[in-house]
Amino acid sequence: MSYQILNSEILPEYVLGIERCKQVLGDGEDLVITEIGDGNLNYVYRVTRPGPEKRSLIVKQAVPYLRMVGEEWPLSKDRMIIEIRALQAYNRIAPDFVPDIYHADENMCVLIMQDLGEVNVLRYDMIKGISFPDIGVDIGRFLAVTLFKTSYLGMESIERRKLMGEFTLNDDLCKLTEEFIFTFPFIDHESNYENRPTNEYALALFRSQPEYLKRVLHFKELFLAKSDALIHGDLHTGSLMAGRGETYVIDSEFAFFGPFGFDVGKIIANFLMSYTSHFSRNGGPEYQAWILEEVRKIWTTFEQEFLAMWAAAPVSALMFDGFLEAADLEAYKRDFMQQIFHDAIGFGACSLARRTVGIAGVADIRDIEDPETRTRLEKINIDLSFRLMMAHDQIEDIDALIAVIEQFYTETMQLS
Ligand code: ADP
Ligand code: SR1
Ligand code: MG
Repeated sequence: MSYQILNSEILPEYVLGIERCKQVLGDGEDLVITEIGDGNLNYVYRVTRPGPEKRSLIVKQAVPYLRMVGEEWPLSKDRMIIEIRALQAYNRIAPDFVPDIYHADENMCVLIMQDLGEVNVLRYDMIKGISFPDIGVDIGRFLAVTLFKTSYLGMESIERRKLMGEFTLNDDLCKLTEEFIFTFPFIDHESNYENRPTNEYALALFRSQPEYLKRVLHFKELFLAKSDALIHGDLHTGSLMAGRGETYVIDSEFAFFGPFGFDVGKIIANFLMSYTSHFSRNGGPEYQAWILEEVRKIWTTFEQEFLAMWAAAPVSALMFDGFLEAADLEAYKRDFMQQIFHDAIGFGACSLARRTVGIAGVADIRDIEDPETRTRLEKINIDLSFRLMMAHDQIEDIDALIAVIEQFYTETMQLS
C-alpha cells in the first residue's frame, strides 16, 4: 500500500485488513477509534473492540511534518522506519521493556503494537507525585542491556556494522536534536519558548559564560561524532510507561548509533526537572528525596549490569581476551565507566537547558499556571544546568553527584 495519512474513518478497514490485528481485535461490535497522541511529532490511535472482553491495539503513524508546529515544518516521515527497526531491536534484546509489535508497514510509516493501556506515561504520574519502587532499577537495566548489547563491547565487528547500517539515515531527527538540544536554546532563536523573563535570564547567563557554551559545543561534538551504541535518542519520562512492577519504553524514532552517555543523561535530567517542579507541586521534600534515590539507582544499576555483561563477554569488536593484564583491564573499565558518567552529566545539563528555554518544554514545569512560580522554577533549572555542566568532569561518582545536586537545591532554597 502506498503512503496515505490515516484517520478515524479509514482506520477500521486498514487495521482489519491485517491478519494479526484481526486476531488481536476479534469479532464483535464496531471498532472505536481514539486519537491519543500527546507527543510532539506523530499521530497515535487506540483501536478498541468494545464488549465484555475489551480488546485493543495502538496504531502510530508518522506524517511528513512536525505535528507540534504543523505542515509548515516538513519532517521526513521515514522516521517511522527507524522507530520500527529500533523497536524490533529492543524486542530482541530487551523484550520485557517494550510493547510487542503486531505489524510494521514501512511504506505507510505505520507501527501497530501492543496497547500498554494499563500503565500510564511516567511523566504524568510523576507530576501527580506518584512513586514507583522499581523505576530506577528498571531504567538502569534497560540502559545497560540496550547500550551494552548494541555496542562494540557486546557485538563483534561485522555484526555491529550491519546493525549500524540499519540506522545511518535518521538524518532529519538527528539534525533536530543537534539544533533543538545543542544550539537553539543557547542563542536568541525564534523557535524558543516565549517567556521573556526566563529567556532573558538564560541568555544573559550563557553569553557571560563562554566556558559553559564551549562545553555545550563539546557535547554537540560528541553527539555528532561518537557511535558507541544504538541509543534511544529521546529517553525522557514521556517515553516511559510505568505501573507496579512494569516499566516500558516507547517512542524510539530518534534512535541511532550515538554516545553512551546521551540516554543516561537525558533521563536523569528529566527526573531532576520533576524534582524542581515539586517545589510547587504536591510531592514536597519526601517525593523529591524519592526522585534522587531513583536517580542513584538508575546509575548504580546501569553501571553494575553493564560491567557484569562486560565480564561475561571477554571477546568483542573492541576486546581481545588476554590483551590486558587483569589489573590493567580493571583500571581501563573504571576509566571507561567514569567517562560515560561524566558525559551523562554533561548531556543532562544540555537537556535541562533545552527543556527550559527551547521549543519543547516539559509539562512538569510548563503546565504550572502561575507565571511567577513557573519563571522561578525555570531559572532554577537553568542554574542547575550551569552548575552541572561546569562540574561534570570533576564529579567523582554517583554519591558525589547526589551531594552536588542536594547542595545546589539547598542553596537555591535558602536564597529564595
Ligand atoms: P510521539 O512520537 O508523537 O512523541 P509517542 O510515541 O510518545 O508519540 O506516543 C504518544 C502517546 O501515545 C504516548 O504519550 C502514550 O500516551 C500513547 N502511546 C504510545 N504508544 C503506546 C502504547 N504502546 N500503548 C499505550 N499508549 C501508547
Ligand atoms: C522540535 S523538538 C521536538 C522534541 O520532541 C521530542 O520529544 C524530542 O525530544 C524533540 O527534540
Ligand atoms: Mg514522543
